[in-house]
Amino acid sequence: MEKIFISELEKHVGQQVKLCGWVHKINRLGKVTFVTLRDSSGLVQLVIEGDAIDDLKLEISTIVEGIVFENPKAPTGLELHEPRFTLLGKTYYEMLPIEVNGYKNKSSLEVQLDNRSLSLRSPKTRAVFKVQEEIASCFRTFLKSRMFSEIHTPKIISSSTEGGSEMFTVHYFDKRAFLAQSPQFYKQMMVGAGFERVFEIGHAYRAELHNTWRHLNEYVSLDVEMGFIADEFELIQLEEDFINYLFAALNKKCSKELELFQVTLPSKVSIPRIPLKEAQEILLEVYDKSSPVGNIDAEGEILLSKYVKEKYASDFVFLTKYPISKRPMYTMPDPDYPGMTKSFDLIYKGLEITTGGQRIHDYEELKANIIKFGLKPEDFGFYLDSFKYGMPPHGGFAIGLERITMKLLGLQNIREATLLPRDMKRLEP
Ligand code: AMO
Repeated sequence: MEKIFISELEKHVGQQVKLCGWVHKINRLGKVTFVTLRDSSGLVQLVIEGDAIDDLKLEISTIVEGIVFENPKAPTGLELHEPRFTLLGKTYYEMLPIEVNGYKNKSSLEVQLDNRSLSLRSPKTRAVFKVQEEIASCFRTFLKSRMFSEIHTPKIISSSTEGGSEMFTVHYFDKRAFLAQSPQFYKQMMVGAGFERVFEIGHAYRAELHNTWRHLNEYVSLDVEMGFIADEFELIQLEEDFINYLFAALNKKCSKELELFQVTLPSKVSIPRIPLKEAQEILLEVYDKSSPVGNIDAEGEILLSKYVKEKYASDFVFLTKYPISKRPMYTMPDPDYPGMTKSFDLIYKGLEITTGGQRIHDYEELKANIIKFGLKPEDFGFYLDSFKYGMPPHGGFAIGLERITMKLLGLQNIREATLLPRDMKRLEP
């Protein structure tokens, strides 16, 4: 008999079926034992009349064959009768280190992360990654529908892309190399190389000394780069269109998962756009909150989101026109706003999830800017060279996958939205 998934059971009422999964719950009630079987697609109740087999332990993996019955009293409306077990993967424990079958996983996040192969067995924990998978998948399908090509660029690189010293060094034979902070240079190069529009879903590495609820040292970056743009507002519009596409798809494909987290997503978002300077003034006037020069801090992001929610009923806000001194050397200055750039951030429910902007595309201008930033053009040889052969105006942005997942589902810590987080303390599992 061919194995089916639990989610396919309703098509097989009255039939013999074969399921594979893990023993999620065992409930002995006199002469009847109710066992819940779990597979990657869901849960189903198995009804054992008479003696249950002794070896049945929580989390053992097994094949189960039985007959499908409808029963409105069963948790999912279906159950399997006369189940025959073929036990597969034995268990080796006295007591499970964490509870898998409780509605809420009661262990601390640290304990859950230490026991990741077990904590991910909880359907609610795994639901986070179903949503995350859908976000990445929507990013891909949305951009492909807009003529973007998917690229894969090296993560072992020779120089910093974002500036600063937040780089992990790697011994690369007899050379010193780094783990990429972002695919920034390569995505720009590929626009110039003739792809015109590119995107990448890949890891990015930041050796930041931040052990917070919103920082990881390794995260997944959803990167976009687009050639022949008029200005940064084309990018802002592209991202807003993506968010709308994403929400529609999640409402359709992940309704069960969203319900588990009591999340409702609006069917249409229209995102306000506020210049940074104006946002700083709002924070000062409304909340008596001063901001660091040329930026807003974490508390400011939260307060501004509160303001935008009340005033515009939006969970998102684009901040535009960041100063030159606060953006990397590749950012296009804005001639209409002296000292400012054609760049933006997207804040979602109090957290920056995106940075983007138009880039300098003229070779001489970029070279001069590198020098202005106190850097050496010769350190950016291959990158700069690619600007000698007709680089079109272009720009892009990057969304942190874990950050958008976290905010979308209302999670408290970015590690909850990371399969196997890497932070200052955690290199395992
Ligand atoms: P930036 O450095 O702002 O921009 O990063 C873009 C987005 O990546 C996410 N992110 C992080 N997520 C978790 N942990 C971290 N330590 C972390 N650092 C960044 C955030 C952030 O908004 N090259 C530019 C993008 C561009 O202009 O195209 C860049 O990397 O969600």
